[in-house]
Amino acid sequence: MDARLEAIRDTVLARNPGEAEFHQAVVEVFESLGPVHDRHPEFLEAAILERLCEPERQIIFRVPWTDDSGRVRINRGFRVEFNSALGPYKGGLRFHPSVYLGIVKFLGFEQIFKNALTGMPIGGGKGGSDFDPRGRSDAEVMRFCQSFMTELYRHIGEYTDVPAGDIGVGGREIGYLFGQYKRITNRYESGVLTGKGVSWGGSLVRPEATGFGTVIFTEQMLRTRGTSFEGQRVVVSGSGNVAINAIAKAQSLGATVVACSDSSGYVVDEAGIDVALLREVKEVQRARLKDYAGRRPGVAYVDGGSVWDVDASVALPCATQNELDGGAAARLVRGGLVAVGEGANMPCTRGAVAVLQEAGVLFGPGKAANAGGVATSALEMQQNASRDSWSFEHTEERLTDIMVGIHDRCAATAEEYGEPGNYVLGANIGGFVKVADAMLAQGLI
Ligand code: NDP
Ligand code: 2IT
Repeated sequence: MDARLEAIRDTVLARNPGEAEFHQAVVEVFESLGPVHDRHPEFLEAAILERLCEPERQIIFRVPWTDDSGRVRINRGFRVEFNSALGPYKGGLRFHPSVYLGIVKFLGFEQIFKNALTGMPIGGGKGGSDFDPRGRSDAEVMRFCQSFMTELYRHIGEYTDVPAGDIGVGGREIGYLFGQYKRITNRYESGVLTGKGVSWGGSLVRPEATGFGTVIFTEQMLRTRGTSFEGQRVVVSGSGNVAINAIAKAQSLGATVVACSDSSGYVVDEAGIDVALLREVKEVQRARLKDYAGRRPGVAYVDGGSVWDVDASVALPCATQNELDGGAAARLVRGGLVAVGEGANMPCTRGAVAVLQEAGVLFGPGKAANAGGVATSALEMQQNASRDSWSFEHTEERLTDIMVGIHDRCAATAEEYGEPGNYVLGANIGGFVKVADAMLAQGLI
């Protein structure tokens, strides 16, 4: 790493002890930015990096609620408003027992660059809670969401900070959160949250957008090598919102998705995942992936283990951070891997990324490849602002244009900086320069 950036990195790591995921995200971005600072010494003089790594505002709050047996429960809520150079803070809420400040900050930091790459007017933020919605009744989830919003409402707004979903937060949770915001504020402020139901201000294609976008981005990478998804053997990790829609899109382009997973195990379905059945099991019944295997004869369910033990030509990690390490990457390479598109945020460890790049595997980092979700959130905000609603076809076309644009900008930036095909470099520099320019223009704030 560039010596000037090393010193800034060391200060950032020392100022934020115990936040391993945030450190990882910062280091990964800094590794790309040496050449930018050679060309733009003004960024160093204005301390752009130091300011970027210090969130504009961090909110941590108590979330009390009662479970169905009447017992009082206490969770911790977070919202990190990281950077508003390009627009209101924008980013999802994650409800998962592993959530702590380091996770929220890594996600918020990534979101700054991702949102810049979309070309939409959105800043970066992220939030969530260590609440675990799995196994909770609808009534419990509603009481939790209402309590969470009873604090969060004072910090957000359509011009201030616009949350959405992430792990553990889907349409049901956004509904309860929106209802409570509306009740407290007495405002039908549609643009305050995205991922809403279509009949009350949501956008068509938003539920599909992250998974679809990841596949569109990966298809663009494949095209640079004269190939496509047609005939590819694909493995997807996860079986949530991003994974299911990535599977659907990959198969619609002629691929066969032979495996997917959850945190308990994985299924191998050589005929190709039955998306309708998977949606029924996961989205309607809120059951486990094991139940998918139980309802599909001939499909193997592997309890525990790693889905990355299944050979594939394309891998789409769509579950969570650091789920694919160097060992798994090396094994996949030996099995004939040609491309990886990150549907999740930071699912590949730095060791895995090194193995993949060394082996010449096409690698699309999450901040570029999974930007379709937040980009379509920005399209939802546009529709809310104009009190309009667009057709599925029109919205999907906008999403496709945005993903192709992100791909091409990353590729062009990598080329400009002398590393053609390095999408990590292209995404980091492309996102950074846009935010840095805006921060310079807006003065020392
Ligand atoms: P969901 O909650 O819908 O699904 C998450 C999936 O990942 C589930 O299958 C879950 O399995 C699995 N998973 C979660 N945590 C772990 C873990 N620690 N170990 C193994 N598996 C795990 O979330 P999304 O699909 O929305 O999000 C998936 C990823 O995509 C996240 O990294 C998120 O940040 C990212 N992302 C999401 C966007 C969106 O629009 N939703 C946009 C951009 C990125 P289980 O049920 O067993 O926990
Ligand atoms: O990581 C992400 O980009 C998201 N979870 C989506 C954020 C959003 O505001 O739609």
